[in-house]
Amino acid sequence: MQIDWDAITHVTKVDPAKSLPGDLSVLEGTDMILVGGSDGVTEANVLETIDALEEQYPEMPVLQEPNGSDHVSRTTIDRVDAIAVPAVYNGDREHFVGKHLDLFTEIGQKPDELFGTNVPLVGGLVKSKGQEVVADLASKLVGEAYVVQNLASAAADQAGVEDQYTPEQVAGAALATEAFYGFPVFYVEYSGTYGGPEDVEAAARYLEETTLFYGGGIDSAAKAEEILEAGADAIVVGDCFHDDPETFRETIPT
Ligand code: 1GP
Repeated sequence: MQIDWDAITHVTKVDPAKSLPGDLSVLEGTDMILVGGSDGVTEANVLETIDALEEQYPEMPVLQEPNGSDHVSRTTIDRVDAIAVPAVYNGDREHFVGKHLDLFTEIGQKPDELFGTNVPLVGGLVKSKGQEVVADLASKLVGEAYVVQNLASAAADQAGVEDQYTPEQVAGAALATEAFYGFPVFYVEYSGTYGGPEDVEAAARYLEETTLFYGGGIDSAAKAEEILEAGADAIVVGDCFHDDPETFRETIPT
């Protein structure tokens, strides 16, 4: 499925290490699911989560957002619409360049394992097929430019984030994304805490082609509205979905 980023206003971040609400009808009206978390994520719990969601919402775009290449397999790639790969501007080098090279290197070197064929890559035909499959797979990876602003979050810890960006730096990272790096998504990430509209306003000034996501601490219609009015294209809601599904419903714009 080609992702229509313009159609996305509300994203639910589903942590595969946490249990799903008993009644998944709360997801009615969300536009996209991102499956990923910081701790305890495995290929198996990612696939279980995708199974449960797909059963009830077969048409919903579902993206895997891995925090390491060990959660990505041929099976997960086949089952999702895209693999969303974070690139953290204010993280360490591993999280802006290193992990991506590892992932693409793995894909480029192991097409037989990743694609479930044991045919050795010898001979022109098989080799060229292997390359086609690698190109197909690579095209399923989409980059997400992140600025991680809650220094106390697991996301900041894992990505080696030591400093919060000022709104001016957030604007600079947004401009770099739009004009230089070309990732389809710019993500202001306050994971676990509400950051307010300031960074969103700063980033929105420079984003036209790029879709602007804000995530962190949204647990009411008022916060959802404040962020969307500040210029975010979409809000991402995570904790509230798992912890308080009825309140989560209120975060979905009507
Ligand atoms: C986390 O941005 C998402 O990656 C959502 O944040 O869990 O605080 O809603 P919350």
